[in-house]
Amino acid sequence: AADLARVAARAAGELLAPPAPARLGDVVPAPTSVAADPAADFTLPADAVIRVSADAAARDVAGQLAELLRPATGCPLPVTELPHGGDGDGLTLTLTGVTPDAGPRAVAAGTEAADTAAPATGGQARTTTGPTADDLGDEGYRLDVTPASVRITAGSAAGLFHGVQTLRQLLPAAIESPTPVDARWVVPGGVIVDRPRFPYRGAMLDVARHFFPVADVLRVIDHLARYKLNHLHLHLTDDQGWRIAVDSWPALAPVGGATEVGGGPGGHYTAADYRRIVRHAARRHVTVVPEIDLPGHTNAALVAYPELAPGKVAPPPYTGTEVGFSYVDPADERTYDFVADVLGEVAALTPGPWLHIGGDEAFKVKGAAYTGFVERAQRIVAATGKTVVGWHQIAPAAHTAGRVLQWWGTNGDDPETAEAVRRGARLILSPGNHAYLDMKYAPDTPIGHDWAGLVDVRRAYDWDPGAHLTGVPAGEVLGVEAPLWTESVTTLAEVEFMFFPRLPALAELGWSPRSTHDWAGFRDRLAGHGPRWSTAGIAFHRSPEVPWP
Ligand code: TNX
Repeated sequence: AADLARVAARAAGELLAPPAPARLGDVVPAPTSVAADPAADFTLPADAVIRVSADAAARDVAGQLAELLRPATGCPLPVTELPHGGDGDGLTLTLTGVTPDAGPRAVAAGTEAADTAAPATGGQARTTTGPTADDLGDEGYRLDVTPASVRITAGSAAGLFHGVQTLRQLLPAAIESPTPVDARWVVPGGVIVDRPRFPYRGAMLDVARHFFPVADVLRVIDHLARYKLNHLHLHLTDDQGWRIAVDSWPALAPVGGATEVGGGPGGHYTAADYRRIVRHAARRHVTVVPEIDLPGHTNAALVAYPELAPGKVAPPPYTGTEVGFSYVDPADERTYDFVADVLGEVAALTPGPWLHIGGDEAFKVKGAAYTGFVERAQRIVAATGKTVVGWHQIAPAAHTAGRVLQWWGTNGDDPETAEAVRRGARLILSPGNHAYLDMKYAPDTPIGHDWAGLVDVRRAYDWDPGAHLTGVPAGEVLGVEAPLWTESVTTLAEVEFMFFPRLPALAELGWSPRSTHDWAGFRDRLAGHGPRWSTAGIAFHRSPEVPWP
């Protein structure tokens, strides 16, 4: 922690010579619409307050905005609730001076309600008309920046939260400093109206190949939230480790979790640990998607419970990086007790709608034995009340209501997956040659794989999730996800090195309308994030394609 503070302090010092101020459009992912008004910049006054609709979830977002702004600005930033019903349509959050004319130019206060709440009124309510809360959808927001206030409007707390992430990016990079910085906190004037292209925008962390403690996972969630990603897929089990405590099969975690790639001590999450992760994510409007990989990738489970193994013989613990050799016995009824017990407990711990059953690389369970297993597992998931997700290898299994396939191929001609979509499946796209964050950036990248090719920032960015798979219309695409497999990734700093700067590219594909897609523009916007990451102590790869300041 001391190290991190030192790095951050140094970076903050460098920032005293401030980089060019942000422009309203300098946001990643690119907003749906941006109307800059250079005459309407907002400067944060020392006495700024945050006013928010009387709604518990909105109030929590306001609290998080205050927590984001206090360390660097040193401002107290009290949060007050607007009177009930004071704001009519949807939720609002307003950052403003104590008096409406605290800005450099005396103009109207941000909202009528703010006028009422403020000691001195006299301005009129802003007249800009815009989309209603309905137009903004489940996650959209509208940001109005005037000299008097910054106002975020949304139909949901998630929308307010995404608006806060945009506001954060519009402040100088020094806002990321954990300690006070002497700066002018200017937000560029104008209006942003923004909502996502796809409802599912995620990243996956493989905590099975190497275990990552709760604190690391919480920080990864924070990284997702910055870029408006709303799902964290946790790959909780694999040959090298079982990472979630299961009461009904108590040896899984302590025995199956005691190993990892390379022979380290491994580890696992208790139910309380997992709940902490879920809660931290929920506050950031991120849904946790737990994966129990079946029927292959199960060596760690077999070490703990040899009765599940074909032949009932315990295999030795596995700490290498081969795939496809292990499986739970699909011909033994005990296997389905195991699947139902484990999925039942994980479902009960998980508030989100998804349960991921893996299904990849079960090379030794073929044909009808494989599809039969998957179909039973799908029914077990349905009985828990969750919606099943699986890697696209489960495509040949019968359709079940709502099922989602996660496609990780490298060639967009995949008739089996397209056929499953025709039978009703929806898709999450994770093409290995664009979205896999465990691929090396370049031949000399010190960690990572290259089986799907090298994935530099441009490759991560230059594809269209709406038109990637032959025969799959954009409407069947639920969204995108960037998986990080961790055979060679052992620390949080290495996770960050593989995430940044590619994760924001994937985030933009998931959020931004296709009409904004433009490599040159993206590269320039992304460059401005380097100083933000440095200031926040985030390790990142200085990709040579990006013009870092
Ligand atoms: C394939 S992608 C796997 C993982 C490996 C990964 C390495 C997928 C569903 N399975 O087991 O970790 O390649 O890139």
